[in-house]
Amino acid sequence: MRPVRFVLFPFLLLSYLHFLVTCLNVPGTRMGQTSALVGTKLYFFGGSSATTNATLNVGLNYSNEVWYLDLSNSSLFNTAIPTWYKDAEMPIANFFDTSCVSPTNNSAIFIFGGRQLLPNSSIISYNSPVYRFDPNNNSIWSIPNITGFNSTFITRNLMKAVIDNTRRVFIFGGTSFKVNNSDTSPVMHYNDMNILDLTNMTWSTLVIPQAPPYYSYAATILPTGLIVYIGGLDYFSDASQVNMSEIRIFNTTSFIWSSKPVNGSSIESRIGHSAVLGQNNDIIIYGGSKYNADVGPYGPQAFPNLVVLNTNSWTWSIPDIPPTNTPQPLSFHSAALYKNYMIVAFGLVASSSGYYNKNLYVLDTQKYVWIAINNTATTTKGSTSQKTQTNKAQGTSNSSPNNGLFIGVGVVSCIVFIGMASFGIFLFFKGRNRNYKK
Ligand SMILES: *[C@@H]1O[C@H](CO)[C@@H](O)[C@H](O)[C@H]1NC(C)=O
Ligand SMILES: *[C@@H]1O[C@H](CO)[C@@H](O)[C@H](O)[C@H]1NC(C)=O
Ligand SMILES: *[C@@H]1O[C@H](CO)[C@@H](O)[C@H](O)[C@H]1NC(C)=O
Ligand SMILES: *[C@@H]1O[C@H](CO)[C@@H](O)[C@H](O)[C@H]1NC(C)=O
Ligand SMILES: *[C@@H]1O[C@H](CO)[C@@H](O)[C@H](O)[C@H]1NC(C)=O
Ligand SMILES: *[C@@H]1O[C@H](CO)[C@@H](O)[C@H](O)[C@H]1NC(C)=O
Ligand SMILES: *[C@@H]1O[C@H](CO)[C@@H](O)[C@H](O)[C@H]1NC(C)=O
Ligand SMILES: *[C@@H]1O[C@H](CO)[C@@H](O)[C@H](O)[C@H]1NC(C)=O
Ligand SMILES: *[C@@H]1O[C@H](CO)[C@@H](O)[C@H](O)[C@H]1NC(C)=O
Ligand SMILES: *[C@@H]1O[C@H](CO)[C@@H](O)[C@H](O)[C@H]1NC(C)=O
Ligand SMILES: *[C@@H]1O[C@H](CO)[C@@H](O)[C@H](O)[C@H]1NC(C)=O
Ligand SMILES: CC(=O)N[C@H]1CO[C@H](CO)[C@@H](O)[C@@H]1O
Repeated sequence: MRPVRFVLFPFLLLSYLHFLVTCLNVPGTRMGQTSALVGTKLYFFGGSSATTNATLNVGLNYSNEVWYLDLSNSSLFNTAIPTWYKDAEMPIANFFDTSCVSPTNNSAIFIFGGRQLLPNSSIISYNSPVYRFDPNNNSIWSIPNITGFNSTFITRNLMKAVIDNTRRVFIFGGTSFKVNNSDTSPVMHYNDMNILDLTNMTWSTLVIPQAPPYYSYAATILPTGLIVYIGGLDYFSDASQVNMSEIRIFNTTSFIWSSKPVNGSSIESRIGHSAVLGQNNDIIIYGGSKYNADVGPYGPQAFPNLVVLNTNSWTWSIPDIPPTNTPQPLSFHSAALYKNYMIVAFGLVASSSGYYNKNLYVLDTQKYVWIAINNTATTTKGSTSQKTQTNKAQGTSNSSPNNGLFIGVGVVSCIVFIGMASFGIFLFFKGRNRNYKK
């Protein structure tokens, strides 16, 4: 046995080095990313990170990274260390964008708007306001051809897209951003509903005069086809926080916008909060910060951190959650519902300006308890040797099937190496035992 072990040892060492270098690669801090759940995979696109106190303007560290968690093996839910996978990078670095998943078309993810930079640069660049990512087709990034696109949407950010069951995407309002570094035009605030019909890729813009320009809200579509808009900022001559007891509703059949008074618990106004649709059409709101013109999004935490809107009775309630595994107060994070689990990720730590989060938090929305997540590994700085190729931003369709294949190979090689290493260890100890028995 001794010669076998002798041969195995360097291999074991190499396997583990490969594992440490390639496989423990984890995403850094970020905020303003968009996330999308496709099957059991929860994707995170871009975001902005800064190691210093920064204002949310140009010259920041925007990311074009794509990371995902595979929730199928529940590694998240048994206190194991979450495993991160890296996928084909976005053609642009982007944050404050929004996304939705097509129920058909092989679950393509469409990404809308956001503040865009060329990757690894501070060069503002708007090649396309809409990108398509095909997670189930070699992770191909492409720019869809859209009929009737409204060019005022190009630099739109701080809005939320929802998709209905007829494959229409609805995006209300938002703000504009600089077209390039020498653009000194004023920031615009919009009160239009932009609708993209994915069945024929047709865009239409519905201007709603009775609605104020509105952004940094949370939007959720109910099975009845009503879109529920919560919190955020109105803009008349200045930004003003929207009262949480005044819920705005858009009927996707009649295209009528209305306001609904909400009773129950008193909830502080907020921006940068998340919303997921839980059981019984409850909307679960997490996080957000109080807006203040001086500090912008770096405002203090809005209370309470987690609130629930019952959309049958239109009342707010504050669930009684045990004070264990409680997340940091976050804003401009993302939240997604997988089965009964609400997965909260990244974001700004509210009330601590300039501090960004990289941890994950998981709420069991049936029992209303935060479950234990081992975020230890996410504080381990992994070397970024994973060989991901960056797409070149192009004006036309941007198909690069090699990207996805390459990542695929990377992930498979990780798994193969872990497998081989484990097998090696198995043989190693098997050999030891035998020697011991002898
Ligand atoms: C930019 O973001 C990356 C990834 O989050 C991070 O590792 C790096 O430190 C950031 N750089 C700066 C200057 O903030
Ligand atoms: C989605 O699939 C339908 C057919 O099911 C096709 O007509 C349509 O063009 C596709 N849309 C996109 C964006 O690929
Ligand atoms: C951006 O920087 C990362 C990390 O240094 C690198 O892996 C990637 O290839 C760069 N992308 C581009 C388009 O230069
Ligand atoms: C995958 O992408 C390629 C290239 O864009 C396309 O030709 C093919 O139809 C796609 N396959 C599926 C199943 O969508
Ligand atoms: C968009 O249209 C152009 C010109 O008709 C075509 O070359 C390109 O392949 C199309 N892109 C997609 C994603 O269909
Ligand atoms: C920057 O944007 C402004 C406003 O749209 C435009 O007038 C100017 O030509 C642009 N400059 C460059 C260098 O693209
Ligand atoms: C796109 O499809 C929708 C729904 O089928 C339809 O109402 C709309 O008229 C179509 N648009 C065009 C330009 O064909
Ligand atoms: C495009 O959007 C702008 C801003 O909401 C609006 O004023 C304009 O009417 C829209 N154009 C079309 C053709 O819908
Ligand atoms: C939406 O509007 C349509 C048409 O006016 C109406 O029939 C429907 O009841 C409304 N939906 C809800 C949930 O109120
Ligand atoms: C961050 O910068 C802003 C603007 O310069 C300043 O008002 C704020 O106090 C700073 N925060 C911290 C924690 O340094
Ligand atoms: C989390 O993972 C680290 C690294 O493997 C381990 O040292 C630590 O004990 C784990 N913590 C918990 C609470 O399981
Ligand atoms: C991400 C991951 O580990 N996925 C695995 C989950 O379990 C199935 C079946 O055991 C495997 O096929 C996947 O590779």
